[in-house]
Amino acid sequence: MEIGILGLKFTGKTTLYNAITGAGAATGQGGVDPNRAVGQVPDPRLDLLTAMFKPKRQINASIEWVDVPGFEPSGEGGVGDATKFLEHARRVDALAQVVRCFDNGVATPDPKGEMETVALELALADLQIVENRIERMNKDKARMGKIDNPLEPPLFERFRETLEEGTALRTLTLNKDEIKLVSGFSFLTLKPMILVLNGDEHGVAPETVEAARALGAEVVDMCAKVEEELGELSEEERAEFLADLGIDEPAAHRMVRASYHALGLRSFFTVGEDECRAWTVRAGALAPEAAGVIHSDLQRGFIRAETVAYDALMAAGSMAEAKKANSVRLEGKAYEVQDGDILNIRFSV
Ligand SMILES: Nc1nc2c(ncn2[C@@H]2O[C@H](COP(=O)(O)OP(=O)(O)O)[C@@H](O)[C@H]2O)c(=O)[nH]1
Ligand SMILES: [Mg+2]
Repeated sequence: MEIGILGLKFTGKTTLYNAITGAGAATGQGGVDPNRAVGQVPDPRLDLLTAMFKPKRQINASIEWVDVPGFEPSGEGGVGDATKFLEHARRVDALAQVVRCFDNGVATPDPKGEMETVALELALADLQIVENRIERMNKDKARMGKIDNPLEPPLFERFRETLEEGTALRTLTLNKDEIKLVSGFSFLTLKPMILVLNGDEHGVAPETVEAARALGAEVVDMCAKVEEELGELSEEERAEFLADLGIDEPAAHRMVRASYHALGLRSFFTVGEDECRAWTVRAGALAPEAAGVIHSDLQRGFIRAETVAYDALMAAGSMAEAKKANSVRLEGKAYEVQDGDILNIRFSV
């Protein structure tokens, strides 16, 4: 699973990328190539499971991040490079747009304008694909007297109208056939997106947060620069720093989880003396699919999943107590795994 970080130039994308992945990429640069790295998904629940089971190691879930080169708005006065740079975001599964809310001493921040501009650029990049496709269909029709899929022309006309208004395709309701039809086009505005409001040390103005929420997106506000510095501290120093700020965890952690969630991803855990580990499944996955994430043998030979909810285990205080309280259930093949479930797969191959 990949998430693309995108936005205008010098909004703090690479700074955020560093905070999330620890990659240490150069900031304050233009650049034309994306940065890529894997980042852990922080999860306080897993930390507490580790404290309970004291395993040899803890393994967090992870996601891949792509730091897409920033662009200038195209159109009048702009350099028109947006569409080209946005190509780097086509193959990712979700988008995180960084919006500059801090004063960089060069230009006054204009978060609302920036959100509109980027929304428009994304729509324009998709519109180009839609128009190319419509042109192609018209040519095919003229040449062969028919089109392959009669669903396609009306759908693409609908897409064109939507995008011409600068509206994201994800606002449309699509049926199963339509979703299947468009899946190969990698439309940017169909991808789940979260907005990252990047402020200074004093945070982001509440009205800016409200304006972003009004766009219907998941919003995280933070100061990427502080987050990057936090990432460079030892665990103890970080805990002290956060205590001084009066917060439990770095904003970048919240941002990673919001992205993970927006992608439709959920975590389940396995626990034991060797390791406590978070695994990733898509929302709605059934127990055998979750077993398969651990190992294909566990899916093939799946018998039952010994399951306890995270909260129930914590309330009981130990696995033995949770069993006594009948909080540990045996679930079968039709069980839909819940976020935070602790699973022990019984299998036979
Ligand atoms: N004050 C402040 N400066 C930041 C913040 N995030 C990034 N910057 C600075 O803004 C400049 C551009 O950051 P960079 O991450 O390279 O932006 P990018 O072009 O979007 O990748 C750098 O000088 C950063 O130190 C922030 O949250 N607050
Ligand atoms: Mg950058």
